[in-house]
Amino acid sequence: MFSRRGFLGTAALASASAISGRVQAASIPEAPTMDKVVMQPPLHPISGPDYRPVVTLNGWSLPFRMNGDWKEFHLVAEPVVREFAEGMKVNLWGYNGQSPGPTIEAVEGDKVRIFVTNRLPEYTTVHWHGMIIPSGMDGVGGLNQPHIEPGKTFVYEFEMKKSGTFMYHPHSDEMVQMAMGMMGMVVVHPRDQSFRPVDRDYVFVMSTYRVDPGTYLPQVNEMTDFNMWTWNSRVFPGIDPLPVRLGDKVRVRIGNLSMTNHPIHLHGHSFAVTCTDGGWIPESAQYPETTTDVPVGAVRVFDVLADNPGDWAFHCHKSHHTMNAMGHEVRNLIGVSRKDLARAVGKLAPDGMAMGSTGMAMGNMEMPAPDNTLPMMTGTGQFGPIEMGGMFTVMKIREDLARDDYRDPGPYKFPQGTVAYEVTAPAAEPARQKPGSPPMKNMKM
Ligand SMILES: [Cu+2]
Repeated sequence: MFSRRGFLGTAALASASAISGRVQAASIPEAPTMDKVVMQPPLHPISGPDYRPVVTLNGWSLPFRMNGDWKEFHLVAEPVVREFAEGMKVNLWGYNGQSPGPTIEAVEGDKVRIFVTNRLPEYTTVHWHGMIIPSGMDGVGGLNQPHIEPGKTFVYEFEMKKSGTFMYHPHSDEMVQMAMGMMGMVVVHPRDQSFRPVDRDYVFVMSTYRVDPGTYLPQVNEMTDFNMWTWNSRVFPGIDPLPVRLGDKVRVRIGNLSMTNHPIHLHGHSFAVTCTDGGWIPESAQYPETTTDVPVGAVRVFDVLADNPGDWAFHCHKSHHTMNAMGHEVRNLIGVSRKDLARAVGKLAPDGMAMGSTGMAMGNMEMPAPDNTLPMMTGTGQFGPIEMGGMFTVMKIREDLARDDYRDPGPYKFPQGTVAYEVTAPAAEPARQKPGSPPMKNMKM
């Protein structure tokens, strides 16, 4: 083992000398671009200490180059078109062809140089949320640096002082730029590979948009009434599943740059929150949960042992966050006779339908919709409609997955006799006890 103090001392000296020799325009690295909306394979490190790379739901990690002992990345802030799910594309702002931007991965102790080129129609900056860096690198426009004008390139240089999960986003016309989708995640791997290793490591950031049906641009002044609840600017059924090998230790890193909290729930397991954007939680302070609330402007990371095979729902527990665009003026008509209802509203709204009336579960609705929007509740599983939208996907735990296989394994093959079933000879009416009558046979009171 190296001496930690000695190592940091050397790094600090090297960094001081390198920063004094400022980079020139000619040495700006190429900016990679992504044109796909599906999860890209993990990006294994090309140099330096080894680590198990993360995979980003519906996203990718930004390739880097080594320049001396600096790890160099190049972000390009620019307008992008993001498909939220099949049938809906939205004009957003993002980085390197996508919104959110690529995940930036590095190792504790790395010296990184992150070039940021602005191809937006207005100025921007990048703030490194949760990272311990010099004040002049913190990216608050006006406070820590001049804003980056359109067409200009700035460079951020700092050392990755601690491992963990962080975020990046503009601190420049922030309300507009975040409402337009400008954000991404930063994962700093521990230098010591034996520190809490996992077999699979997923990451995504949550953001919300108000995109009115039939339009293509988010309403950037919306503060509360969003209708698109996204993980990495995707909604169900457009969010990648999380394929997992039975017995794997799985880490899921979740950032929240939306304007509200999201209680994130995994079925079939209990997990422990092991890390926040503030750092690793000591084992003695961890406790079991099945839902963890991710506050606004925060990161929650949980580790779970995937020891229960199957298809497990993984979603935000606010029911309107697992829906796509909906009208909020819908009344609760459960119990109202559909015949009366039809008579009352039929002439006014020929396509109107009532929630909760016979045969009208929301997932079965086929309402005519304007262009460029998504059904409120949708998706089909092997047994029928799933009736979800927004922040919902599936963790697929399988015995026969290869170690580094991240392909969708398809629907779970349930072992015979393990699925909830209909009894073959149901009574027309279940036997009930009458109020005040003596206890029924076989029943203890
Ligand atoms: Cu939510």
